[in-house]
Amino acid sequence: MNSPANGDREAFEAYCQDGVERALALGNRGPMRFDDDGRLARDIVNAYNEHGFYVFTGVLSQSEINELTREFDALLDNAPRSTEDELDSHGRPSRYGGYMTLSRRDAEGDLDAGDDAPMRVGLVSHPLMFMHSALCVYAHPDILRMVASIHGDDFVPFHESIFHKGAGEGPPTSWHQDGRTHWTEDGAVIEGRDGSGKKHGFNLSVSWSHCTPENGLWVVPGSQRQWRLAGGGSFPPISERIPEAVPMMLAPGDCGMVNRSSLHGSFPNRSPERRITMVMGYHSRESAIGTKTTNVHAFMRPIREGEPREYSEDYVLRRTRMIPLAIDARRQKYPDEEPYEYKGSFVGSAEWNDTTRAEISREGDEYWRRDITL
Ligand SMILES: O=C(O)CCC(=O)C(=O)O
Repeated sequence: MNSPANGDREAFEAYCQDGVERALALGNRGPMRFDDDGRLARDIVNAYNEHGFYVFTGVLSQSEINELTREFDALLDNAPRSTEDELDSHGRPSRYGGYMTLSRRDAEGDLDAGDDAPMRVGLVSHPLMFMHSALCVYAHPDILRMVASIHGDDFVPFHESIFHKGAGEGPPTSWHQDGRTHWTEDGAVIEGRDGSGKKHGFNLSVSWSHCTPENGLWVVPGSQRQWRLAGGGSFPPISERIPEAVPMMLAPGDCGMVNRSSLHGSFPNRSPERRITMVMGYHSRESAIGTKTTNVHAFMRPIREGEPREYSEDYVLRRTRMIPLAIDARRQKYPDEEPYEYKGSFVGSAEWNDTTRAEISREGDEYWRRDITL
C-alpha cells in the first residue's frame, strides 16, 4: 500500500477536522422523532430536503448491533480465497461467495496491487437472503415509519448491500450521484424542494461500526438539485477533496439517510478502524412503476454496464413482498415489540416460514432479481 506523504496526511487531517465542524453545524442529525400522527417530525424532513442527507442517531439496540456484527463476521470468515476459488481460508466451501465483490485493490484503489496482495471483501450484496439480523433490521418499525413519512404508506424497495472498508485497506468509493432517471433534460432534479414528485429515493446506511471522516461516507450538502452528468459533465475524481463536502459520522446503531441524487463518495480507508454499513433503500411507488432505465442492482453482484428494464406494476408488487415478509420475520423474533403495519400492495404470502424463505431464495428467481435501480 502506498503511504501518503506526511504533508498530505496533515492536509487530509485538517480537511477532516474542518469537515466535522461544518457537518455538525448543519443541524441534520439526532434521534428519530415522530409527531402525534406517527409521521417523522417536520423539522427533520425539512433538514433532509434542504441538505440531501440526515443522520439518525441511536436507532438500533445493542443486541441488534451484536447480531449484525456476529453474522457479518461469520460471512467474512467464509469468504472465498479468491475470485476463482470456491473454498474459504479454512478450506470450507464458501456458501455465499458469489454475493461478495472481491478485489486485490489496496487502500489507494490501486487495481494493480499484484497477485500476492490479499483478497478484500468490499461489498456483500443482497444480505436479506442470508443474514437474519439484516432481514429483521429491514423491518425495524421506526425505520419503516420514517420511510413512510418520506415516500408515502405504499413505499416500495430499492436494493440492499453491505459496504465493508477494511481497516487501513478499504478502497475508496468514487464521487457520484446514484439517480439516473428523474432529472430534467438540463439536469435539474424533478423532486420538489419539499420532497414531492418523482424522485430517486434514498440510501439508508445502517452502521454497526464507527464511521469517521477517515473511513466513512462524505456528502456534498445541497448537491441533490443538479445532475453533474448533464450536458456531458462528469463526477470529480475521489482524489479531489471537495471543499463543501462533509463527513457523515455514524456510531454503531446510527443510520445515515442520503438522497440518491446527492453527490457522495468515500476516501481510501487508511484509518485503524474498519467501516461496515448496510445500505437499504426504498422508493415511492409512483417513482418506480413505469420507469425505464438501466438496472445495475438486480444481479448477484452489481454490474457496471447494467441491463435495460422497465418496471411494470407486477415487477414492483413482487419485489415489494420482501417488506411484509421481513415484518413477519421480525415479529417472530421480537414478539414484545409493536410491529410496523405495512399498508402498501404486494403479491404473495407475507408469512415468514420455511416455505417462503425457500421461495425468495429459489435459484433463478431470487427476490433480488427485481431490485429497482432508479
Ligand atoms: O458507503 C459508501 O462508501 C458508498 C455508498 C454509496 O455509494 C451508495 O450507497 O451509493
